[in-house]
Amino acid sequence: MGALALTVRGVRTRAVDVPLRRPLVAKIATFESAPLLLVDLETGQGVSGRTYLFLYRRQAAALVSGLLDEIAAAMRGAPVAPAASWDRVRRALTLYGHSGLTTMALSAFDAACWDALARAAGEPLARLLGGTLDPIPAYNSNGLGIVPPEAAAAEARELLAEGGFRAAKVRVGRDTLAEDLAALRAVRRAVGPDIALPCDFNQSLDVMEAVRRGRAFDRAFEDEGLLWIEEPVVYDDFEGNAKVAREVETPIQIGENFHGPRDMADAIAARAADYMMPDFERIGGVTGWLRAAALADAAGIRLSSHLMPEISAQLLAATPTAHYLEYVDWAAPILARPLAIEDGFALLDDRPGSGVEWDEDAVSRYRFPI
Ligand code: SMN
Ligand code: MG
Repeated sequence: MGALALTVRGVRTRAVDVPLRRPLVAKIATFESAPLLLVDLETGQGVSGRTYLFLYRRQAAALVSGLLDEIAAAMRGAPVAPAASWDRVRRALTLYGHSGLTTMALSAFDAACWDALARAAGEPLARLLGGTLDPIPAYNSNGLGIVPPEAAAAEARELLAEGGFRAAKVRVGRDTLAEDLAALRAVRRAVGPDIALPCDFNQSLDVMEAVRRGRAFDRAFEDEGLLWIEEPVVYDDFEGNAKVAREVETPIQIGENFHGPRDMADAIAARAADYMMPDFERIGGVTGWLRAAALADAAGIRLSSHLMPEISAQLLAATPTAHYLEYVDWAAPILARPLAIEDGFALLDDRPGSGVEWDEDAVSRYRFPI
């Protein structure tokens, strides 16, 4: 049988708002639900491609959906060839600029194209990209917000028990260093020395304070260490991040706010962080991720993912310097086959596509009008 040559027919979007099992209080915002945009790419050959975006805010649904309509109009009839058409899609939105919501629309279109290709090939995306289906090390990120130390300690134990995780992310950025230290110490005491603990400031500090807190974390956790310190300062201050990375021993992690691979190239050139963690919906979809992964490989930088673990697991499977998958279960209620976690590892299976299949009853339950 010859391979199906797919062409773009149209893009359908729907929005759902899924309540979080554990609302997340982060320094950047409080999240009680996950507004998601569900994207279905239709091809002229009857194969569909699916992906979803985490919208952060419900209001983004109409904006990103409108941008996807523009992409669909520009690409109608074109081959489903995401690597070749990535720049053409970006150019279709160039009047709105190359970052922010436009990269989310570009990423969704790209990822839906790759999903369609994987389905047409009868392969999981990981394998289509040249990766294996080996288990992916994951950390549980389903909580551990800015809460009192005792609550953080109890929640850390729950998060680890949930899927046999050996790592969980702790949000930091309380009013004082002493409060952050108290929370981290309580968590460390509760989970013991062998659990990996990344922590995330969500851009809440200035450079001076980030160096001060980072060094204090170095001293306080000299023996077991923290896995990394994430986004200590505003995301696009690469020089500031570089200063923190130079002065603090604990590895600095940034990347969830890279809008396209060029941001990542600039961050590497600035030595802005020790580790990087692009988000597939901001880095430019599967194509953007692969380009970022090549940069990370050349620079010897460990690469982790941000949110949307179903698709991210497929991508990490083909990433030479893959480090950790960020696991959240936010989309699980609307997916027909949520990502499986066992002993702290995400399990890939050999079903075709990128791991996104709707549970239509659940979609109807959580749907809201765009
Ligand atoms: C985060 C921020 C905002 C929404 C979800 C998650 C956080 C993370 O920065 O890295 O998990
Ligand atoms: Mg983060």
